[in-house]
Amino acid sequence: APAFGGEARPGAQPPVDAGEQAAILRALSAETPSISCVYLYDALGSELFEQICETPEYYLTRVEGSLLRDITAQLVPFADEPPPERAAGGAALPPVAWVECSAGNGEKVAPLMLASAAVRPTTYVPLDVSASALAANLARFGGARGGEAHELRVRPIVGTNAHGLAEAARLSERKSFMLLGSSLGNALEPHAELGMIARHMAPRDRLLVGVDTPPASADASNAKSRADVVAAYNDARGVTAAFTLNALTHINRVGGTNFALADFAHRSEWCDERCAIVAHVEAVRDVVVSARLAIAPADAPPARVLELRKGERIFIEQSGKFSLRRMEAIAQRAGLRVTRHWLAPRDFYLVVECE
Ligand code: AVI
Repeated sequence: APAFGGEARPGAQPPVDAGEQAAILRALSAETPSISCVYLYDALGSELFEQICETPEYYLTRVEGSLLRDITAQLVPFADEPPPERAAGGAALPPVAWVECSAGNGEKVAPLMLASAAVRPTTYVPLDVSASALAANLARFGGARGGEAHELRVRPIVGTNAHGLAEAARLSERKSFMLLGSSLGNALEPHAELGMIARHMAPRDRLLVGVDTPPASADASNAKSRADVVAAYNDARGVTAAFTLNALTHINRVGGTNFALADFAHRSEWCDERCAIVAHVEAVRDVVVSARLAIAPADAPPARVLELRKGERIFIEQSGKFSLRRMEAIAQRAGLRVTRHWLAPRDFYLVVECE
């Protein structure tokens, strides 16, 4: 018999929300079955993602962090401002608010925020759906007054980026929006994601975007290879596999399905057409997935949701990779223009500034 979480311990699971279940089941029973990548991030998924960032294979976090540190002095002033050391009579630069989408615990931007507060009144506005991530973020900056000349004000906003951006847009300071960590790569329509931020930007604001780059097309020995990129999503310890498969556990909890993890394997492969790593779960045997429908009576039998033959897959996530050219085209579709850009050594990572 299928193992339903709620059967073993009646009442132990929160009730399944009918609207959310309907959306989950619709995606699973579509012609190309999929699970939204949002379901990668329950408490365990967020913990596993932090572990991914520490694997030797997942270079993205480390390379972005070191690129941001290298270019901090260039990022602190806007392109139309003098470098701080040349500001008239050593005066402070005008105030800035840094608004970071999907900020997490703030680790990525800590050196940049401290450098900003050293030369200008600085407000940091981290946006995140996770209150616990923002609490950790606040704790990081709470005591960080040491060497800065100005107060570093931290104003976290809990909620989706759309909600946080609308609130942050009301701040009076000139703003630097940030979308880092290559999260743009997870958007199925990256231009729409940038467009959503662009709608909240005033004319002299800017947007900094950090993205992973595609493997080099030429086979130069020093260039980023497809193997480098594929390995980042197939770490030897299997943390990424556990992260992807955990989406099934999450769906069982919130969608009432009965996926058995042992029936599936994680597959992350390079896809030329999407210029992305694409993550699926693949059935390792023939599988029938059912769900207890939230709208059905408690004694109704589970409904059949999908059948997979061995080798068939469910789409979970894409991790898009962006050349400067591609970023310029996406920015343009979003009504923005790339004003400056910085590449990490061996073109491993890209940060662009848009206005
Ligand atoms: C959060 N995001 C940018 C990660 C990525 O690289 O696409 C999520 C991830 N998926 C597998 N490994 C990491």
